[in-house]
Amino acid sequence: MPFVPKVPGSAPEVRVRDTASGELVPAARGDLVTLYVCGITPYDATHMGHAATYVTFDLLGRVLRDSGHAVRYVQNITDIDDPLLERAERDGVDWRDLATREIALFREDMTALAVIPPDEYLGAVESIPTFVGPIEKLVADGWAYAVPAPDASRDGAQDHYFDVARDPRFGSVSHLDEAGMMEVFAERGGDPDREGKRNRLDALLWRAHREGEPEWDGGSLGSGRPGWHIECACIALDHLGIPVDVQGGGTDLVFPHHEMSSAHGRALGGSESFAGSFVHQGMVGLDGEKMSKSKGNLVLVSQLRRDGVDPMAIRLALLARHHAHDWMWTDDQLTEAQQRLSTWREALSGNGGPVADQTVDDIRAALADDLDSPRALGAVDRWASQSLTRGGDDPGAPGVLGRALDALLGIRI
Ligand code: 5CA
Ligand code: ZN
Repeated sequence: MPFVPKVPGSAPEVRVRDTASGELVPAARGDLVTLYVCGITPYDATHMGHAATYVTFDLLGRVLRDSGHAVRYVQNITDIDDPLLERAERDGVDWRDLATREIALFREDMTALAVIPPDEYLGAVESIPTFVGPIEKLVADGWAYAVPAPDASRDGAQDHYFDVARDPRFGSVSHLDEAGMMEVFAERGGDPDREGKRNRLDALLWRAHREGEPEWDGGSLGSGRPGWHIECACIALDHLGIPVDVQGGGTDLVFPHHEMSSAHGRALGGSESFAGSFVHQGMVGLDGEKMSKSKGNLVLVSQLRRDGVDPMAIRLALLARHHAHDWMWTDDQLTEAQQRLSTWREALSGNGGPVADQTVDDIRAALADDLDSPRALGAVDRWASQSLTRGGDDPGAPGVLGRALDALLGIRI
């Protein structure tokens, strides 16, 4: 946890746009705010899309702390999954070594971007023993069923699936109809055509061991490995309790991931809802397409750092776009962020400047309004421009504003 300075004055209540209701809702529902953000699948390096997501939720944590809340932040790592195994196979490396290397690089990237680390950062692999009991419970309670797996390594082995038809609230996160769900299910890890499923959208909870794949003891489920959505449901349930206040991630996770993990979590936790709000980062793209590890159209944080780009300029480029919108990364945006950073640095390095109290209020008001970081940056631009053109006679102003930029925006001057 880096040192985060205190900012004088008081902050308004933070509201966020909840994907499930479509409404602007308070992010906090009590003094303590619990935040569960879906973490990386560590088979390739952090790109601008991931960075945008984690900077967005870092911003949320910062403004919540500034408004007097304690924040408990849990993030997972999907350190066992098909794409990780496939990449390891392709590159002829052990999947564990690949994951370890990419997790280390991710943490370096996050540190460079001044992202405050989560309180708990949990791998799926280390948590597998805590998934088995809940999946067995879902089976025992009739939420899940077994499907024979004739290609498994042992005779009579079975996969286990969640029965979405049992859940009257299924669809309450994404509000997609069945056709809309089917459109994205397969491309986002689902297996609609798997024989023996009751419903094509049913989600895998436990996969029986196949030759050549890693396996873990699954108790009465047999040896195998967990499905993806149940991991996040169990980790959130175990480490934060549900409902969590905010469930976060990119919009590519709305369906099926957050729909399914919510359904699993509700079935296990007996809770009406999985999260007070679902907050999603829009997709960052490159050359007209979503930036993704599988497509390989990536701008990497680590590559920019190796090229000598100031990580604060990368962070400013990300903050210049509102988190709720999709946008395309371009080199020009980085150039603009570098110019902005040097202007701010010049303005803040003077012996004084215009009184900054209103600017700090404007930053707070913008961020409290669904994390409107472009508006917050605009307020700083105005102060910097005034300071550089007309000066100002408040000797404390650069200090006050510099601390606010550090604490609220995570920008160190
Ligand atoms: N391990 C799962 C979540 S449990 C996962 O989606 N991993 S990931 O590595 O693919 O993505 C990590 C985070 O970055 C997720 O929250 C995802 O929604 C977000 N993300 C991925 N690609 C983009 C993108 N192009 N733009 C914005 N966010 C993205
Ligand atoms: Zn997740």
